[in-house]
Parts: sequence; structure tokens; C-alpha cells
Amino acid sequence: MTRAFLGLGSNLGDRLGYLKAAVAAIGDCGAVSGVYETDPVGGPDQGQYLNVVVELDTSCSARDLLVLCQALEESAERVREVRWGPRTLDVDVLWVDGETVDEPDLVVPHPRMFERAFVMRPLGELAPDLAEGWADPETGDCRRLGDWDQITFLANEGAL
Ligand code: A4P
Ligand code: MG
Repeated sequence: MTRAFLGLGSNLGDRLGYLKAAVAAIGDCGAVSGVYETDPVGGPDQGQYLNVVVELDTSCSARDLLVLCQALEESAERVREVRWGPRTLDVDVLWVDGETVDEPDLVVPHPRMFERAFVMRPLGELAPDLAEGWADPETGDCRRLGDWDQITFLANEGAL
């Protein structure tokens, strides 16, 4: 079994609902980071994202995980219009212990993860070893709303 991390983001429609459905579908989630509300990085003018990072303990390769990511995005009825544009759900393969891939449709570790607070802050909660020495570029807002269980509980209660 190998430790792997996926990054999830949503900034369209029922953002938390899309994240919850994806986390439920992943099933063998080891742990889910806190939920962050973040200013969009790149792309056109668009709403704030909710971002989380999920840890897996898996026998899947990075390529198997890409297939999973794309299936999750499809379940969220994601429509690809513009690169870095608004989306119901984006799921990226961030990191797979001991594996690097550099192919046209798959690059792991994710090439932009180390520049992004919306990845590194939640990732650092689950994997301090991967975030060691990382300096927050402080580009835009990246606010921790709460623990995953707490935020999903409050949403179920209608308090969010
Ligand atoms: N691809 C290559 N490597 C990977 C990987 N490690 N994981 C390919 C997932 N996909 C990977 O992605 C385009 C192609 O990347 C896929 O076909 C896949 O084969 P996409 O999801 O279709 O398009 P995209 O997400 O718009 O482009 P890209 O370049 O993946 O963007 P990023 O880097 O994922 O950034 N701001 C905030 N605050 N929060 C966010 O979550 N996300 C993005 C997307 C931009 N700004 C954001 C956020
Ligand atoms: Mg993507």
C-alpha cells in the first residue's frame, strides 16, 4: 500500500455538496484535511473556491488515480470551458509516495502544487513532511473554515 494525496476544489454551485460526494465516492480515504475557502488563482474573474486535500492508502498507481479523478469530475457534471475557469469539481493527483510521472496528460508530483497555498496548507495538515520548508506566497485569501467533520456536520444541520 502506498500513501497518495488528491487535491479537490469547487467554485460553482453547491461547492461543499460536490466535495462531499467526491469524498464519499473515494471510499478508502485515509484522512481529509480541513476545508479552506480560497481566492481563485489564475483564470478569469470567478468566485472563491472550497479546497480540501484527501489522503489515500492505496494500491493504485498515479495513472489509476487520474482515472479516478476524471470519473469523480464527470459525476459532478463538470463542463470544461476555459482553463483554470470556474468548475463544479476539480480533482488533481498531487503526490504518490515513490512515484514520479512526466507524460503529456499526467505530471506527478503536480507541477504547480508547491506554489499554491490552497494545496500546501491543507496538505501540510496531513503530511507535514511534504510541506516542510514551504513558504506561503500569501497571494490572496486562503482561510481555514474548520475541520472536515465539523463543516459537513454544520452543513447537514443547515447552519452553513
Ligand atoms: N493532468 C496532468 N497532470 C495531472 C495531475 N497530476 N492531476 C492533466 C490531474 N490532472 C493532470 O486538467 C487539464 C489536464 O491536466 C487533464 O486533462 C489531465 O490529463 P483539467 O482539470 O481539465 O483543467 P484545469 O484544472 O483547468 O487545468 P489545470 O492545468 O489542471 O489547472 P490546475 O492546475 O488544476 O488549476 N484556485 C483556487 N483557489 N483553488 C483551486 O482549486 N484550481 C485551479 C486549477 C486554478 N485555480 C484555483 C484552483
Ligand atoms: Mg485539474
